[in-house]
Amino acid sequence: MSSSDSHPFFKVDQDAIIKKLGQNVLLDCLRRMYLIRHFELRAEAAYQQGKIGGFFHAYIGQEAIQTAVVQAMGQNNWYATSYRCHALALLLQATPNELMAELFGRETGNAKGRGGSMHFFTERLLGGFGIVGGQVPIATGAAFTLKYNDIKDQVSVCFLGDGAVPQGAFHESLNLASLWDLPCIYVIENNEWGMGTSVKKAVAADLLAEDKAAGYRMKGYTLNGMDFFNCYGGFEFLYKQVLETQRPVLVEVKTHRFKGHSISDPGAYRTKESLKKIMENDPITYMQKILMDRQLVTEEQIKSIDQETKEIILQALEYADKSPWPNPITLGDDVFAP
Ligand SMILES: Cc1ncc(C[n+]2csc(CCOP(=O)(O)OP(=O)(O)O)c2C)c(N)n1
Repeated sequence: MSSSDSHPFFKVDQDAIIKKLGQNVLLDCLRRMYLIRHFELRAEAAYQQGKIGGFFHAYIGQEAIQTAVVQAMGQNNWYATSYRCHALALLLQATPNELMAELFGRETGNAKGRGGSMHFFTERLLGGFGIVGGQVPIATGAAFTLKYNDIKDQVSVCFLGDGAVPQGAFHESLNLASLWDLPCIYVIENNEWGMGTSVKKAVAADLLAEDKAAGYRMKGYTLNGMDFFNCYGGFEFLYKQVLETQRPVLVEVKTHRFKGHSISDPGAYRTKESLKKIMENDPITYMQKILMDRQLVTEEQIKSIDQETKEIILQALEYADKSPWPNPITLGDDVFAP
């Protein structure tokens, strides 16, 4: 056991968060988590049927993190993430229809069928990036733009995996962000694995946030990614702090992915038993339990959220399946390189 395993999470007041957000907003957050889960599960099934090709990385197990971030900070910031980008696009206003059509490679897709699973974008999502750590300099640049244009009510939020921490781009970006006082929140979603490599074998630090941040004169925080309330409370606090100080911060959010690295990964590096144990700690089940204990949601309501979000995704599948393929003559459109 390393000191990281016993390190306490950032303290939040769950009662106060529940009171502040209220029943409607909390149910809306739960609904978004269900929508993400159904999107991923149904798209995986479509992939297995040969309707989707290329890479495919599911966000299942990590839903509480980005749902809480967007709820705590709002849409009006710059966001960037890795190839594991389906959830963030859904949270930042992309429709399930356009995203599913993108996975199907259709003209009606989010990137006209050119990008596929790893490259979703929206007006505020600068993209999903396939190069590990590739989004870190981009998000840093977005934070620089905010500073350059004297915009003080927005931040840049950069999600990255634990596997991106040893990347040179991470080091250069955080160094510059600190030197130049850039309003950037770097969020390491530590799901313990970079493909099949354990983070413990890849990163020479126990605490990915606190230990690394110290080297850049930044503050570091550790949050519990399986707990929506811990993430919401932590990110609400950090958002205010970064707006006030105009200084970057580094956050580690401890989480688990319930699926393989990508759809083609059988996950032979972890045992069935360990995965079963991990999945007992489902962020959706946990949030439901807390809401049910406080009589903020009934079994019936949960069933109806489940059904309603599943329907939306089934319709998205139908939409994608019926959408036209891009016309090959348009292949050079939107290509700007000479
Ligand atoms: C620069 C670079 N090196 C290697 C790869 C191959 N690769 C793709 S994903 C991945 C693991 C990244 O893991 P992590 O950052 O922890 O993110 P997660 O998949 O767990 O969300 C690697 C090594 C790549 N895409 N880019």
